[in-house]
Amino acid sequence: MKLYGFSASNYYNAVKHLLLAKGLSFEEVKVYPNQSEEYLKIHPLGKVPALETPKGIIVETDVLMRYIDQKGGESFFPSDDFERAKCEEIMKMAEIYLELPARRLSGEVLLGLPRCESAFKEARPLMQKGLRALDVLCSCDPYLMGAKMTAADILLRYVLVIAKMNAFKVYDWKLLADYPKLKAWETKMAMNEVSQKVDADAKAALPELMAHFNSKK
Ligand SMILES: N[C@@H](CCC(=O)N[C@@H](CS)C(=O)NCC(=O)O)C(=O)O
Repeated sequence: MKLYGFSASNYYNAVKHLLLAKGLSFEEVKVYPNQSEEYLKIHPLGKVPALETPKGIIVETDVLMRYIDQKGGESFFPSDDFERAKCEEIMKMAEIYLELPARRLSGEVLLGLPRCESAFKEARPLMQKGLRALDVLCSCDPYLMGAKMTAADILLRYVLVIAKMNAFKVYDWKLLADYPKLKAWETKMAMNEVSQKVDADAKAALPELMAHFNSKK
């Protein structure tokens, strides 16, 4: 399998984390989001990540995670149907109600664009609601769903990378300060061997990403 994207992308890293955790072999193909005719054949929206499989290409992070999970190795989705739905519920909540409002601040944070006043006004209350919902749904004892790490732990970890950075840079808001349960879980996840590998790759990829952004200004 080939994973298209770049190591500082949080969506890419959620998929990469799962591939590494499952011990599956894959090739990383570095590409930044773009609208070239060539790349639109890989990802119809020009986003990352995309996964090339023997049967063709798949996009959308949560879909990739479900696909990859079925490819052997330890499973990161619960086998019980109800528990599996609860895991997917956390994943969906994390993306829709935390990641997406937080991303509205990324123009200002990552690209240095002038503040978008509607995003500034609207993102924080939405993120608060999303975070509160996740806090209710997740046991964090020690993982989000209890004893075993699931795909929800992996996805939320990388959602928080953007949410925390944007909250701090735009609002001077320490996102998890009022959520000690999630904070302790986050610290535990950061100690995981795969997290450390993904984070090290992300850190190493940052200078090139910043140069890429600057070249677009
Ligand atoms: N819903 C998509 C979102 C992927 C996404 O937004 N990726 C970012 C990089 S972290 C991207 O490609 N942004 C460029 C763009 O939106 O055009 C997924 O789950 O994979």
